[in-house]
Amino acid sequence: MAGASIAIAPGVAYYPGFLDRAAQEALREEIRAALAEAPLYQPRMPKTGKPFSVRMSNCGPLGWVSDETGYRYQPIHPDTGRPWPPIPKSLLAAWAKLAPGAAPPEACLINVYDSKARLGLHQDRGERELSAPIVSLSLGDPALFRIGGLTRDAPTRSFRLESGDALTFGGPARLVFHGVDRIVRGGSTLLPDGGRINLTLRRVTPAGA
Ligand code: MD3
Ligand code: FE
Repeated sequence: MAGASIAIAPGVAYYPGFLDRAAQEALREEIRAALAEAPLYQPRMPKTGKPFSVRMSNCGPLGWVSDETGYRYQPIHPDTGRPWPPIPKSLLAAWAKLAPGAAPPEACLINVYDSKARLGLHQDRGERELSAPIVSLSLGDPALFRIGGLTRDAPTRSFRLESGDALTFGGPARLVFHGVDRIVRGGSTLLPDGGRINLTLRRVTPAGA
């Protein structure tokens, strides 16, 4: 059990305040340590090479990267060539609560937003394992998050994700279009320089394969 959840669409569960302030602060420090080992890099759009406004890093055996040649999961950091650091135990515990029964996550994508960063509407379909959910945790300034349907032109709704909130996307929601329209500057005191961190835990490969 993982506390109260609100069903916002089939396959989506929303857990406002999943992490209390102390847990958010502890996680902030774990992410700070991971980023010291695996510094933020600037992903680029496949084909065009246009830089994302969101900077990224990863922890776990696999990390998500994107550049001119495409997007993919790989075991090493694109700039340092070193393996990604391990997924912190607190995140593995969150996965166990929020995705009970799923095989362990292999990637934790760390998205870092400054007040001007955004993430266009997209699907996450680079994982070979689509039966496991994706678990998202937010830290820092609020985000206006947009969620649509299974086609880019389906109607969308937007809502605000706050520091400490968790979301899971599974089953019929696993391939929905989604994005981040805007960060609410000054909306949280968790990160000393402001901005927002989003962590997504992902199972990439089929279990036992
Ligand atoms: C719905 N991240 O990393 S988290 C991403 O806030 C991403 O940084 C956003 O979209 C962020 O790919 C949104 C919520 C989220 C994450 C993954 C999903 C929603 C999802 C995958 C499938 C469906
Ligand atoms: Fe996504």
